[in-house]
Amino acid sequence: MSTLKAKLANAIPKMQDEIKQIRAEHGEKILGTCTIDQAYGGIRDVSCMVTETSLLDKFEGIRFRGLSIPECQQQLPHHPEGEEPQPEGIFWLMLTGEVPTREEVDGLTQEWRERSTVPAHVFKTLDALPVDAHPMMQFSTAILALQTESKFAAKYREGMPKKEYWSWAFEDTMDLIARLPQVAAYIYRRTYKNGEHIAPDPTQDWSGNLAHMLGYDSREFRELMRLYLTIHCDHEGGNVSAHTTHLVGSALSDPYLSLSAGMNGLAGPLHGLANQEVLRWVFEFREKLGVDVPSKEQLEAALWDTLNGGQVIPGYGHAVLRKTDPRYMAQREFAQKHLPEDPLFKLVGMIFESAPDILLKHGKAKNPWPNVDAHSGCLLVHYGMDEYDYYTVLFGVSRALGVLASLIWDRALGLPIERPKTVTTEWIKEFVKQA
Ligand code: HAX
Repeated sequence: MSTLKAKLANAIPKMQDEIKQIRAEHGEKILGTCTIDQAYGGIRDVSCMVTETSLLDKFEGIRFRGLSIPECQQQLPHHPEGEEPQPEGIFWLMLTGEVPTREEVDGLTQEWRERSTVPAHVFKTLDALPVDAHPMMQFSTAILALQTESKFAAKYREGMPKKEYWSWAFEDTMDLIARLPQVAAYIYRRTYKNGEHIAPDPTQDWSGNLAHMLGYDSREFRELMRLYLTIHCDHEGGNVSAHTTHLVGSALSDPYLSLSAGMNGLAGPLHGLANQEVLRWVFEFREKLGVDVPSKEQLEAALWDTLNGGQVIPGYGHAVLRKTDPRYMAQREFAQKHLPEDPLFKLVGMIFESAPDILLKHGKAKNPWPNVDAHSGCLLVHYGMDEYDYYTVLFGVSRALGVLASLIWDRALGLPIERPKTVTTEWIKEFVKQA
């Protein structure tokens, strides 16, 4: 058994006992209530689910097992060549609640390397799709095609007992995460680089190997990938990609089926696809004006045009956050350090100065501040990756870490099939008459 799995096997019974006790002593206490507005309004602020891997505070932002993003940057092991945390470390942290050692991170890199072989039929499935199919559709399809490898599904068919669920969810998760870089790179190279694929580099860590197979071999790009794949991994359990993965998994659909479903949610423009929309918005507007860095007046006019056209300003606003997303700030700091003179970074900074005031004047968005997606594209463009339709795939590779870590815990804690109650408007009309 790998060290990580052994640690989990140790932690799970303790957690099961704790939850049993909490439910026995406090199971009747009310955690959240739901008003009629909330039932129609996307269930905002209703506390009704448990996710162990991370917790979001609307003013402070995300904490992974108690650690903020700056704390993760400080405390998680860095690759010897750089300063950014390795995603292997945050996966370990999310699963176990402990900051791993350098050796534990290296062990995980090695284990993912050993599990990384992608079966040939997955590439054939991708090759059967039109080359201009959206990369997120290709990504979700490839994850589904990988499902033939599910050990969880095979064991279920053999009649595995419930206490083994987490163990096979763990095996599928490890295999799946190990294979995602190759799948993601294959999609990029077939879509944008004439199908000229690059073989994995077994000397690289998980992020470095992804960077290499994408075709970006600089130290700085590898560092960007480490940061990017760490900070996009999880945002507690209620966001669309996490909630979908959890919901589908609750039917005991295996991790491949569950993650593919989650990725379809991430592919929506109000969620992960916003990172491509930010760049599309910026590129279209720059092309229209014929300048790299517009004036403040030109920028503000474009922001108002978007709002007056009934569209959203991509990368701004959030369903939970009520301040600038710390994931945005982490990327801004990376840019200030590595690409302070980049014209697109300057433009992203100008949008940061103007958009919040304009959104406040517009008077609709509850949160006028930038989210994670407002910044990621400009970093990728700086290193030459300007194919913005692809960006959500990178987000998805990272998001797999968090939602799959949660899925293992879902199975370990024996969470049942999810089935909230719904009512009709007729029912609500009767209800308000009597209330
Ligand atoms: N631009 C213009 N209008 C906005 C807006 C924005 N950036 N953000 C919110 N609004 C509008 C909403 O569309 C809504 O309008 P209606 O009343 O006409 O329906 C109103 O303000 C109230 O919305 P809200 O309560 O502030 O926001 P929601 O919780 O409903 O939605 C969203 C949160 C993130 C979906 C929203 O802010 C948005 O559409 N932002 C732009 C897209 C985006 O950046 N998405 C990525 C979010 C982060 C993420 O998940 N990353 O993966």
